[in-house]
Amino acid sequence: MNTRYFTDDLWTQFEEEGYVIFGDILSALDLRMLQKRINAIMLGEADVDYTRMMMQLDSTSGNYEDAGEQTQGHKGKTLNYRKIQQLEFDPQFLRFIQHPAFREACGRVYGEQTSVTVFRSMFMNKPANRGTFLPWHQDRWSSIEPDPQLTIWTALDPATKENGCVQIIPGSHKLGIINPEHPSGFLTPEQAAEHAPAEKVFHLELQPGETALLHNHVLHASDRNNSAQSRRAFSVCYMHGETRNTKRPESFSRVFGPGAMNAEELVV
Ligand SMILES: O=C(O)CCC(=O)C(=O)O
Repeated sequence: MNTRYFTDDLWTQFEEEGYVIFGDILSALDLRMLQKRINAIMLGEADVDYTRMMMQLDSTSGNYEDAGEQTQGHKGKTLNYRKIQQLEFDPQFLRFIQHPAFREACGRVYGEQTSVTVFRSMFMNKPANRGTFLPWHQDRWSSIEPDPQLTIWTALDPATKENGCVQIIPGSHKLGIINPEHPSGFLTPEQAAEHAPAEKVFHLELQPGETALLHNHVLHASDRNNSAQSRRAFSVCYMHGETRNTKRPESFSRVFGPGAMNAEELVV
């Protein structure tokens, strides 16, 4: 296999620990472009099809249950969004999703010749001095088969303990599905206390433009933002091209392989 980006050592860390920090992936210019683009999308100023994008406003309480409704369409001119999905329909984000390093990572996970779709390509935001606590969970959805294995998380701002960086439990992807009862992989408080005690937590602190690969089953969570620095990030879950929703018809955007999306065709 062509391993231009991932040495065997890096890959062994991903397999053993369930995560690996790949480091700088975005040039300063590309980073600036994505930062500006996501702000323009939030402010309703981007020439994108908002009816395709799932958008959710941040909570004001910091509680997960209080975050806004996740529905398609713009929800007001504000930087206080928590989540925006379907960013593969934006040409600038799609170009980034299709970075050759990510192609290589998908090849390692799913096989070099396998086509790849995305379950979600999402902006995750913790606005300055706000943000919503995200409880411990595994990125596993009971209606999606087979389970996706790879999420690639890129910092668009510094991600620090203070502003709510992702926290993980290294190696926890080997525990299997901890709460199969929950449709989207969230742990009960008792399971979180057992599997994610403070002494096992690793804070995934990253510089803007740095990327980390996460195994979908690695336990992760993130806190509120207790700082004046926003914590913008872009997270993409890559799946085997044959992955299906077993409960309802759903088509997933193909990003690698025959018939993959093409950013040039999205430019309006
Ligand atoms: O960005 C975060 O705080 C968490 C993101 C997450 O859960 C994910 O990317 O799967």
